[in-house]
Amino acid sequence: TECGNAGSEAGPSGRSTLLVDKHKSYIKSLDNDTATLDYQLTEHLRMSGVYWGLTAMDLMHCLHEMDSERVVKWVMSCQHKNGAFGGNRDHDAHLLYTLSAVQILALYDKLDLLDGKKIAAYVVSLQQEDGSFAGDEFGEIDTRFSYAAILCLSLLNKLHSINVPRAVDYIMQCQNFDGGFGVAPGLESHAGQIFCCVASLALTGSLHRLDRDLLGWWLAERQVKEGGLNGRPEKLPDVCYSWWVLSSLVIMDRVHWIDQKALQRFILDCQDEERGGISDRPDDMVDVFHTYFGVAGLSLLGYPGLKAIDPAYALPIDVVEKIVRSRRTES
Ligand code: GRG
Ligand code: ZN
Repeated sequence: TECGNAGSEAGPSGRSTLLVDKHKSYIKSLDNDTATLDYQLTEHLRMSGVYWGLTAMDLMHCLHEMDSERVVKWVMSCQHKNGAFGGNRDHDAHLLYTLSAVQILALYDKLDLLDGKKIAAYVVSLQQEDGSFAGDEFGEIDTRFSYAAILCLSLLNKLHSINVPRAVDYIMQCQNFDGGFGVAPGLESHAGQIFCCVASLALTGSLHRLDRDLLGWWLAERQVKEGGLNGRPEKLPDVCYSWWVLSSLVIMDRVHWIDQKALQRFILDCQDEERGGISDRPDDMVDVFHTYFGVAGLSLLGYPGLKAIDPAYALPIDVVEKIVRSRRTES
């Protein structure tokens, strides 16, 4: 497919169609405009920012326009001796940035640069007795880290280095009476954590442990009258929930429970028509996080001209398939 203005269903306003060229130049500008406040404020999580930007580019068929050699070199320069990655050069290692680094290398088909055993040992060292995961040596526990551990090892074909049954049991302990999941047992259901738990169950072949109708109903209730989705009852809609909520619905085969056209309109409405990029809500400031989740959400909705994204791996499906295929020929 061509890299250009995908799926232009030319409507009356510029916002009725995905402005691929604008978003491309916005994402490219992030790399050059290093003097901006935005760049400074996100220095500590650059690894995830780069994953968001590059995955959005790949979904728009434009990854080849980025300097892969430079990116891969920079990623590897953020690796610590124990195999884990920091959010930037000389920053502390963390499971979330290790996942982003592995995802970036997956995008570039460069997973062979990694010592899978070493990274697996790092992830194993973060698993607790109860099956949960700490994000780093400081020990904070969060279902986000369960997902990061499980996805990271799935990409490296090392999932069974950890205690998977215990990891799954712990996730199920975080489920609430409303069907949703929180940060830890007993904590309020939040769509971001729900995504982490549902995707973890998918990656470990444990979806049968979910009541899809109960959770699907809670998730479908997240759609507000403007068409967008919120992350909890009574909250404002936000483009990033087009990923957290929608991918969970796709995994559970309940996406038809929301008004997909209305959600698509909401996401397109959050585009900055001049500078490019997508914001959390119409007319807010854009950022790379919401740009990625907007494009990823549109991909899940089958928006024309975009690559399809895998809802559990959070990577283009062709990237995931290539990794899985190369495994079969390996052994
Ligand atoms: C590879 C896709 C991928 C993710 C990696 C980082 C991570 C794993 C998952 C994060 C999941 C999460 C908790 C997302 C929610 C982020 C968010 C918008 C939090 C805001 O919460 P509030 O309560 O805002 O401040 P609301 O929307 O409730 O008002
Ligand atoms: Zn958001």
